[in-house]
Amino acid sequence: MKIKNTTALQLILASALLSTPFVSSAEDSSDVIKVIDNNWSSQKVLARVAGALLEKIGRDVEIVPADTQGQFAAMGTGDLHLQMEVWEGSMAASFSKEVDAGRMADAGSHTATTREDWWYPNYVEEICPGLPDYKALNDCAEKLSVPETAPNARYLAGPVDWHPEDVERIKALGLNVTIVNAGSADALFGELKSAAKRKEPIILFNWAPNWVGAAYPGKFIEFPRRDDENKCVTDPSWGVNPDMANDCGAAVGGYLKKGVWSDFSKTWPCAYKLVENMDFTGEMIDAAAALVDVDGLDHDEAAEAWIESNQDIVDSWMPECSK
Ligand code: TMO
Repeated sequence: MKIKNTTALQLILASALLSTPFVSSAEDSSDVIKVIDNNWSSQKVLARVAGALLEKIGRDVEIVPADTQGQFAAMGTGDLHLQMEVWEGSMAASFSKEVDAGRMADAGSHTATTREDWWYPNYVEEICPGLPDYKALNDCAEKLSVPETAPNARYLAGPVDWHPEDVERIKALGLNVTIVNAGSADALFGELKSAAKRKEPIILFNWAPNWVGAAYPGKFIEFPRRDDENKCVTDPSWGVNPDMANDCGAAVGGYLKKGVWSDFSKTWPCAYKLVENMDFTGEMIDAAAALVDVDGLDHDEAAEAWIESNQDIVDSWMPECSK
């Protein structure tokens, strides 16, 4: 057997490489990884945390804005590559469609579980004591109305792309409710802030994990529970309305996943390991959002600050192939 001679220089080079942390795996393509940027704080911070860590292992990264429904078709065609927050309540249908067709892959669940639904600050129960039962919305419609929606209750939803099922839910459950869309997360929670100051009734879209629950104690409205097989959405005969789908609330204890283009793991195998390893708990996501919405950092600063205060966790995500 021929044994290759190793020169002193080669040894020095080899040890220099070994001791330099996070030199990129040679297997990864040098193509830019496009990470999706949505329109709420935790997602923007997690996208930038992922981007910074991917750069740390030598990848080129672009942060690219996309809306929460159209993003999946763009990941399916490989125009976008990574979504750090796939929320079950608002995105399961569009995400599953791409995964089932083999155009996207599920890169694993975060430890955090999620809920996204209609919500109110606790003092609204003094105005409408039947809450959190959804039937109270009709009993209190007048009290929860504004001139623009009267005699219907006003529901302040997020931007239109977030929760398209609400329109059908209102019909399926026969709710005397009119949707008003906030243009942004800032506008949504700006209204909560001013309503709470004056103890005015407000029903709005909210989600967890988020920074809001700690600042404004409140509850989600309890709609009929969604079934595990999601028949509520796929089978009109399921549920309290035998003729219509969407006669239920959004998932409780829903998943929060990372989603990638189907060829991500082939194109960037080492980067894919890192994506698989990244795992946020609910508290970690609360903190990421609060850095922006409570502490006032911009999203880039917040990502940097988040990485700094979670250095041990971040180090534990670095895959062997990057070392
Ligand atoms: C997708 N969102 C967390 C805003 O509900």
